[in-house]
Parts: sequence; structure tokens; C-alpha cells
Amino acid sequence: VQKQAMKLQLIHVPFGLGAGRAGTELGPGDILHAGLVRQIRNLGHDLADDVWVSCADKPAAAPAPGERLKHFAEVAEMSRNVCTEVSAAVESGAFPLILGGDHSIAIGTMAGLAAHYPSLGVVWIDAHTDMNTEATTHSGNMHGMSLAIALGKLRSFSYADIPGAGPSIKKGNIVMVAARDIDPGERELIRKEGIACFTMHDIDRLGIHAVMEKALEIAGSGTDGVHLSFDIDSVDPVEAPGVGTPVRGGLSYREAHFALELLAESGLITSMEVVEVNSLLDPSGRTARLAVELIASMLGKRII
Ligand code: 4U7
Ligand code: MN
Ligand code: MN
Ligand code: MN
Repeated sequence: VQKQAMKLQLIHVPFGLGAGRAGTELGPGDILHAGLVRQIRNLGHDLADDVWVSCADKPAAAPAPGERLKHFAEVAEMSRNVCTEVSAAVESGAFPLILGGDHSIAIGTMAGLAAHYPSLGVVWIDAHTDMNTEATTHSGNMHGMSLAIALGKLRSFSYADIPGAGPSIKKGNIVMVAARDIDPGERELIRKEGIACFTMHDIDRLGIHAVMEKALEIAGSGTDGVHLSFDIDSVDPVEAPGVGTPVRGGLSYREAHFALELLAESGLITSMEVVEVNSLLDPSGRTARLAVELIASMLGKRII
């Protein structure tokens, strides 16, 4: 199935203060440098003019020792700006393709999407589950909290604090894929809420094909749009070494591609973001090149 030509809106979010290590703020530039625009044109898609979200690159103040939400002010400001741009892209009729940046940018992405898709489905492909709250986080890094925020599980920050945001995401519309490093507090929250989580164990047992079919069933039924949030650390560090929180035992090169090919074939995905590319940790540049290849698979590239 060849995917139809689409109008795409690239939204660059050079933000890294939600992560514990510097470098993801360079992600948009590194992904462009790896040839994204050429790939998108080759697939026959139209590109609207790029949008760059201006982001704090230096914290206004160093995090206080023991601070629960590191760089909270900067994350909140970035989230408001991303929400505005993502919302405008949907309004213009374009498919938003958001490039991070660390995974805290997903707070703003989903806030903006939910304004247009009140029953947004979310496919979250990640080594982690990003379900920490201010009560459970050990690191204080907000890229580990984006999904919990989307569900309305933080006391100190929610979509209600973001002008123009839609409602919280419904827990039954979320599905996580490729998880293999879950903190105890996250595990408890996932179990308590009954959120669908396909771990690497499930992928080993069922195969990536069956897992993606189940994932699409969960995120794609009873929803009015489906967002793909793709954390590049879902892929095995052998293929994607340029990430701040690598975890062994991840998706193989073909599993990652096949997963995205299946999502493309489904025709259900209405927006995508790619996060956590950190080329400072990967002088070879292969992580950014992999990101470009995977985006192409999601946008309809086929082997034959
Ligand atoms: B990413 C972590 F403790 N759970 O909260 C945390 F293991 O967006 C990692 O998925 C979070 O890359 C990883 O700091 C966030 C840690
Ligand atoms: Mn993540
Ligand atoms: Mn991750
Ligand atoms: Mn931890």
C-alpha cells in the first residue's frame, strides 16, 4: 500500500532541558542535516514552511538541590509554545511532524493535538514509559513525566495550565510499545490505571507484527486521531547509540522499520514526533540517519 501524498508541517523543537544530559536540543538540526527534507520530497509529499519553536537553551536558574521538577519554568514555557504551533498546523490541514528535542516536548504536542482530537489515541514507542510524577521521580527530569502529565497525573502541571490545550488524554486510548526500563512508581501507576503496555518481553513472545496490530486496535478504535510519539531510544543502542538513556535489548533495525511501516499502512496516524536524538553522544551520526530512515518508513516508504 503506497501512502497518499500529504501536506507536512515540520515543527522543530530544539529543547533539551527536560533531559539529564545536554545534546537533544541539537536534534532538529542533526535530523535535517541527515537528509530529512530530501527523503520527504522523494516520497512525493508537500512541505509547508518549517516552524522553529524558540526554546530556552540555558536555564534561568540552576535547579535547586532536591528540586522535583527540573527546569520546570522552561519546560512549561516550551510546552505552551509547542501547543500553539501544533494546534496551528492541524488547523491548516497539515500533518504535524514534530522534531525534538527531549521527550518533554510531547507535553506540548499532545496538548495541542487534544484541542482538535478530543479522543486522541497515542502510540508511545519508547524504552521507557515516561510515567513518573513529582511524587515518584528519582531524577527530576521532566522527559520522564510527559505521559503522566498527558493523563493529568501531576499535581503541579497539567494541560489546564496550557492556554489552548485540549483535555487530558484518556487512559484507554494510550498504548506503549518496546518498554524495558520502568521505575517502580511508574509500574504502580500503569497497573493501577490499567494502561496498555507492550514490553520487549511481549514483542519477543508475540512478534512485532501482532503487537502493532493490538496497539492499533487500542489507539485506533473509538478515537478521532492517533499520534505516534517515537522515542529513538526504543531502538537497540547498537543501532541508536546517540541517546541519553540507552537501554539494552531494544527493537532491532527491522522491528523498528516494520512497526512504522505497519502504522503507515494502517492510515490511522494523524501526527508524529521523533525525540531524544542526541548526536553529542554519537559522533558517527548514525542515530540521526536512522531517525530519518524511520520517518520515511512512517511516511510511506516501501522496499518495493
Ligand atoms: B525518556 C527515568 F529513572 N525513568 O524518570 C527517569 F530511568 O524520554 C528515565 O523516555 C526517563 O528518554 C527517560 O529519569 C525519559 C530513569
Ligand atoms: Mn521517552
Ligand atoms: Mn526513552
Ligand atoms: Mn529511575
